Amino acid sequence: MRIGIVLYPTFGGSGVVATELGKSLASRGHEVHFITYSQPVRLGSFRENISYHEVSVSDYPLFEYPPYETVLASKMVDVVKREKLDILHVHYAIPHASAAYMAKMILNSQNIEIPFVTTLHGTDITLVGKDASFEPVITFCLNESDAVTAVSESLKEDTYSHFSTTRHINVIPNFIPLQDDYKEPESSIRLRYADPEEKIICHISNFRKVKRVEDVLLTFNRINEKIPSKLLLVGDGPERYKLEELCTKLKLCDRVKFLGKISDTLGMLKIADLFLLPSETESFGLVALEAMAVGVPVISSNTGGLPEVNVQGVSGYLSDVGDVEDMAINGLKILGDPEILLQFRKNAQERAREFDLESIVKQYEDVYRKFVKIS
Ligand code: GMT
Repeated sequence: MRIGIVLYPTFGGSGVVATELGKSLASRGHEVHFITYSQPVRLGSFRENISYHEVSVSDYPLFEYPPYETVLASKMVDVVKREKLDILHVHYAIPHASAAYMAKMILNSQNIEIPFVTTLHGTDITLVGKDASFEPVITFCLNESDAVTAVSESLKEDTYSHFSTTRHINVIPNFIPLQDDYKEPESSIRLRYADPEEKIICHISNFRKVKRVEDVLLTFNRINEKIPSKLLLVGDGPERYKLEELCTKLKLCDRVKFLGKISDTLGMLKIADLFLLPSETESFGLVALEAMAVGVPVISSNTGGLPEVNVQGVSGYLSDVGDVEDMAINGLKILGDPEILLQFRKNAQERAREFDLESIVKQYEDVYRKFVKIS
């Protein structure tokens, strides 16, 4: 099949999922065309069967808001015609689904049929999408997409409760390539961040309000009082300065390292003993799955799709949003005993294997095959 994938190219979960999906489809023999405004972070070097089409919006003084959606729709029309695409798959509803609808209608007027699949990732429904300024467009696009998928049952339910749509939503969870069995990381790498007797706790996010990064620090502070640890913070975003201030207030500056944006998150996770994800809402929590895949247990909130990924008492623990006391108690339960930690590491990896890339990519192929006749 010739598949056009429209995505955000950044570090965000939806972009990561879309890029990894495209790479996997390409390795399975499909021709994949990424359409977005800059090269996707996870795309890496040149690969067979993959092309990247850049959407660039010209700067004109009249435009207070550059019309990205219009240029994107035109680009989709162009790529569908030039590359003879069979299907478009747009990740994140805003504005990708409405641009895809526009492209479809334009092509339709030229007697070219192009189905489009919309994958909902979370904030496009739970935070931004349900805002009155987007809602009518999102509802319309959900109804007009040839297929809609969501990354968790929880997101599917949220979609039905926030939007007046009855259309079928196919749940296809996020995925991760199978990883080698957990083995102790090279001590030289660990030693760059922590002394041998210290534990390494990690959090990765875009540091937006929804991630509750202050809870990461408050939980870490409680754990660190009992078990000396280091906290590695990967990512960047609007809450970072507040967090730096809190670090100073709690006198934790020498225990917390802000590492900024890193594209090889798995490499970083491999040296961690525990992962914290106390989000206000999380449609899936891809980063928790990434941690589990390399044998890192997860302490998370019990919100949104997280209980569909992290299993209580098995791959980690889940607490109510904001309950940093409970999160710390759970973290200490895991870190306090090497045998328990090892068991949780194994369990976490075992659980992550249920989200194996190979089997989940086939579910997307099945969706495409409903609209594309060729193999
Ligand atoms: O985590 C974010 O805020 C980024 C956001 C995105 O759309 O890039 O992530 C969402 O999509 C991910 C991939 O499907 C999910 O794993 C995240 O849970 C979801 N984030 C939220 O729901 C807050």
